[in-house]
Amino acid sequence: MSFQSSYLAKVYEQVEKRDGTEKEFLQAVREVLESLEPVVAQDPSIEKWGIMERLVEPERIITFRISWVDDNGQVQVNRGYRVQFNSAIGPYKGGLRLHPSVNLSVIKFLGFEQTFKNSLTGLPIGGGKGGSDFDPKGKSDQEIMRFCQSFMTELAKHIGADTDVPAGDIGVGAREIGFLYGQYKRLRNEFTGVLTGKGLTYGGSLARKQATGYGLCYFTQEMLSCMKNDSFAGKCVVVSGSGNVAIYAAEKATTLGAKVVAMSDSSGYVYDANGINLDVMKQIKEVERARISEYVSRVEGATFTPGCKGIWTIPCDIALPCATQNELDEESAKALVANGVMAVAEGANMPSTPEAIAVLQSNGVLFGPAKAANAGGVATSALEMSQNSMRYSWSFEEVDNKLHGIMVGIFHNAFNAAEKYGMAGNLVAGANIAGFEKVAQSMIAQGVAY
Ligand code: NDP
Ligand code: 2IT
Repeated sequence: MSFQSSYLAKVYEQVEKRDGTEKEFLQAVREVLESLEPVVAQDPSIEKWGIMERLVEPERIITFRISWVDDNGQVQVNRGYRVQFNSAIGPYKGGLRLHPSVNLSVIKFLGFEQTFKNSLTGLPIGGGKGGSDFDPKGKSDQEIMRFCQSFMTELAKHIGADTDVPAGDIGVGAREIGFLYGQYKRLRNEFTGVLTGKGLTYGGSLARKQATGYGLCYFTQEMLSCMKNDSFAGKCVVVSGSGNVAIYAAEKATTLGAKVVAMSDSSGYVYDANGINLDVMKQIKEVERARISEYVSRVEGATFTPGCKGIWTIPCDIALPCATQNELDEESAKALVANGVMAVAEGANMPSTPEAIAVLQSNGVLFGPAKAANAGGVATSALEMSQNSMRYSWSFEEVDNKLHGIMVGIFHNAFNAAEKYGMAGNLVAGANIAGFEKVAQSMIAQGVAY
């Protein structure tokens, strides 16, 4: 699709020229620019103030070497990134990803998305993302620690509780945040909320671990209720992934009365017609850090199928992709539609390809886009920052209630924005527009500094 607005066409062309090799980044930018057509058509100040040109260019990109010593005494070198994308509405905020597929395109697409997602939460956080091509799989705790210490030795120069506050993402959970936090504290001699997702004994927030998955279900529940007068009760659900987001999405969906019949990791998926036993899944994934195929040796009747994509051929009412970008393609979307799926909500960042989204939307499937549906994690991170600033902590119920209110609010903001601009029911457009408005207004108010 080409752009109707010559301004948007020019901005996109410039991104293609500068960053043409960054596939994931281009994909994320294109979707947002397409959604903003009616906004740009109505509001000349966006072009006048160069808002789009500025939004697609990160304020700062930091790339650095991470050297560390493995258990054999061998020196290893990885590449580290922190992309400080946009600070119009608050300190840069966003996770760190450790995965061999990490490159600048991946971190830039995540940082770009994060800017709009964080705005949607209604809380004062800007957009950023970071990570490394380090592969945590098969590494000992000591190796993970040495890597994290080396990573933080450079990262510490660029972050701070009021500057940039990283958190977890793929490959970064409580263990890694602990090692990173310890090194930051040692370097700076200060105890502040510079990272979120911290352990509960040293400044972490109750419900942060559960927040992205729970939030995804709160969003989906509101979408089902308002757009189809329906709920999770009695529904068959497929969740891809078996990491932090997937496990707590499955847990909340189950609590809300659904049956989760399948989950996956990068090696394949398990199917359990009786509903996934989450105690077993947590033991395998959170405690043992083992492969998901283990599940079938512990739960009778469950099956394992190698390969990730097949999970979308399992008949379900609700699909929650919670693994990684572009995991749900056009063919998978068609399979879901053929099996009668009624809703898809994204726990991962950009898990559905543009072609898949088109198939789902044109077939009347409710579609909750990542930057709205998975914003519960970062929203709760912002609540962790508030608690750290107050040197106080809220109960699980207090945090969970706030999270619920935030997710319901995000759904309605996205829903209303879509309606206002003549795209009723299109939550992709609605989320992009609603996230954009606050950032754009703040950039205009602050002048052309960045
Ligand atoms: P985890 O590392 O806890 O889990 C990641 C899961 O996805 C694992 O099951 C992993 O399988 C699978 N996975 C990762 N990469 C691939 C791949 N290339 N192909 C197939 N499967 C893959 O990460 P999270 O649960 O935290 O993150 C999952 C998604 O949710 C990501 O897109 C992340 O950006 C997003 N997200 C996370 C938030 C958070 O708070 N943690 C907040 C908002 C979004 P394996 O173990 O085999 O690698
Ligand atoms: O993609 C995301 O929103 C996250 N990985 C969470 C970021 C955060 O700062 O909690």
